[in-house]
Amino acid sequence: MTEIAVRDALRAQRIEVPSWAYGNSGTRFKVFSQPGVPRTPEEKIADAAQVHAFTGVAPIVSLHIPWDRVDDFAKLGSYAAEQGVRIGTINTNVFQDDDYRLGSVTNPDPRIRRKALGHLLECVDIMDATGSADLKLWFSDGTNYPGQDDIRARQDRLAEALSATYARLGDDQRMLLEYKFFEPAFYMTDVPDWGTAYAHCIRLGEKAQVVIDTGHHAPGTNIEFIVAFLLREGKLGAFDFNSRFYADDDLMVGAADPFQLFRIMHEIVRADALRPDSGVNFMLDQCHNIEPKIPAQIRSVMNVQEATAKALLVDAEALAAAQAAGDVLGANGVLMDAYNTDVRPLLREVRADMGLDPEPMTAYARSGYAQRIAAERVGGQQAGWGA
Ligand code: AOS
Ligand code: ZN
Ligand code: ZN
Repeated sequence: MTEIAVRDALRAQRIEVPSWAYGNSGTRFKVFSQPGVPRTPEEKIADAAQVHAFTGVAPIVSLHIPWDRVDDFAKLGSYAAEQGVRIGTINTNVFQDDDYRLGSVTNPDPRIRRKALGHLLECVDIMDATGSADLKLWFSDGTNYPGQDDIRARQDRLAEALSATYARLGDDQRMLLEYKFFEPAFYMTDVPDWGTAYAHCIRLGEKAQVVIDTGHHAPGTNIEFIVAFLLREGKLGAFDFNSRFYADDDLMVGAADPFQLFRIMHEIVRADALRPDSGVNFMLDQCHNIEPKIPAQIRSVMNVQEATAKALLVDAEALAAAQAAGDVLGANGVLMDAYNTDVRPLLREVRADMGLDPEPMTAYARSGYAQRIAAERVGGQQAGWGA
């Protein structure tokens, strides 16, 4: 790839940020309060707009319903536009009601299944109002004990709810199905892996695609293989980027394992799936329990950019030649050369070309925004967990 093409690709890259990253969060042990956190969906959008203002590549904000419920979603969309961003994916929530103790769409009780489906359909109504193209489905459904419920019947119930939701989608809308191997269910999860998500999506049709949350795999899983496979099948709809040391830690992407992030981005570049019109949505799904939230989002966007720049610098011809020649060490060397390149000077130049400060972290710190929101906002909202 020519140097100009690398720079163009970096400028054109788009990363979607989650509204919930700006609220207070924590673990089941403690939710920590931070000064200046948003009290309303509008304030979350305003904070997200700061991330875009300093990085230039994060103009889309993902909402979570009901955490971001407002009376007038069209108005919220206009507010986002005034801030320089737009509303993206609508994330559903069928995991926080007492009713969902035994599951949502897979619950043995048909009344609760109807309630959960009603929420999913309502979220498509919200997409109509916001102009969102993607509905993200993550189900906490599963069981804690062998024999607790019928594994196969739960798959039938899941398929039923998915097809009813699919039928409600408009022509330009998609359904993105996220998998997770455990938690909150500890014995069996109804959508535990990419294979299960993929099989349901295949049955549903073209508008159903798989979401890879990078924190949702057993340790040691080769995530880039899943990326390559789903891309080849045209079934990779989105990422939820974050990083993990142990379970679903939701730490900053690229913090725990920047090499893994590079390997993922290499498969993306290899499949020419970086372009915003490729159909792959690059989202962050993170919680900043102890670190300040807006800078953490800025840092995360920069981490994705750095991994992307390295992936773009892979000498594809040299790699293909080494692979074809069976040159194991040569091929690995081509990849490692790209990974070991310091791309920060390149990204500083790209930012300067975009009219941005080359150093987003310090530019944000200097802006005084953090001090302003700390003074103006009292009684910030929890992101939604651990209430
Ligand atoms: C849950 O573990 C999933 O990662 C979800 O994508 C997401 O974190 C959740 O919907 C936000 O609460
Ligand atoms: Zn996720
Ligand atoms: Zn998760």
